Amino acid sequence: MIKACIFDMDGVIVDSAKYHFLAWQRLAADLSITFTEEDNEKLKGLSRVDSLERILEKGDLQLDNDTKLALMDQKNQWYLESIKEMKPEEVLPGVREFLVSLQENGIGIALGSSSKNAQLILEKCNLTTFFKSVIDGNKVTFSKPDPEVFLKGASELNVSPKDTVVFEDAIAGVAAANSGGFFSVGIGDAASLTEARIVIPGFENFTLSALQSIVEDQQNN
Ligand code: B16
Ligand code: MG
Repeated sequence: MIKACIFDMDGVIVDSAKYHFLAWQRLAADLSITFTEEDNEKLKGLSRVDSLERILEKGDLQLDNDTKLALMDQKNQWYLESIKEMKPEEVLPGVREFLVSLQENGIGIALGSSSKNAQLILEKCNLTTFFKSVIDGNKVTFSKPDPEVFLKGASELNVSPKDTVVFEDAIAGVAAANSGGFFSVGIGDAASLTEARIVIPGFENFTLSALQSIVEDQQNN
């Protein structure tokens, strides 16, 4: 029986990847490193510091810690300029309707995001009231694929991972959900999210009763 659902944010609830892309690309250009949309794809779900490390690796650039901190701060300033303009219309199709049906059926709802800007995005998109628990990059010590972010969400909702579904669009996020003992639902492409228990393209036309029957079927097999 499903008692709670935990949602990743970027790529599941909203598409903030395009704003991360613009900010990282601007930073990479300043460092004379080429940064493409394909490179950006590989940063999905990674923390800010891990993302910067990947970009520096690509440019074969070694920098001291203070410089790295200043670069992350600069990137975040540019990113914030974009997300402070976000509107509720940017919530991905079907997400709001799905959250409403969870709420109506008494199912716990939490956010499990690597982003340190998750609260601001929820506010800008008028989603804050849905989430009983928000675990973001400010509240965890270990990044995905470590399950800490989802375990903390389950604990705040007072539910067990085995009764909780995690929705994730990143390979590292699916691995985090699986290692924490959650039922993982991949959002996006089944060919890349091979470890997810099931994969759906998104929440458009996806219902709670469809989710319940899929989970029951899988648990009986
Ligand atoms: P910030 P998620 C992740 O969000 C993004 O997918 C990832 O690209 C980003 O680097 C990370 O948040 C940190 O974001 O710089 O805002 O703290 O998918 O875990 O919701
Ligand atoms: Mg994501």
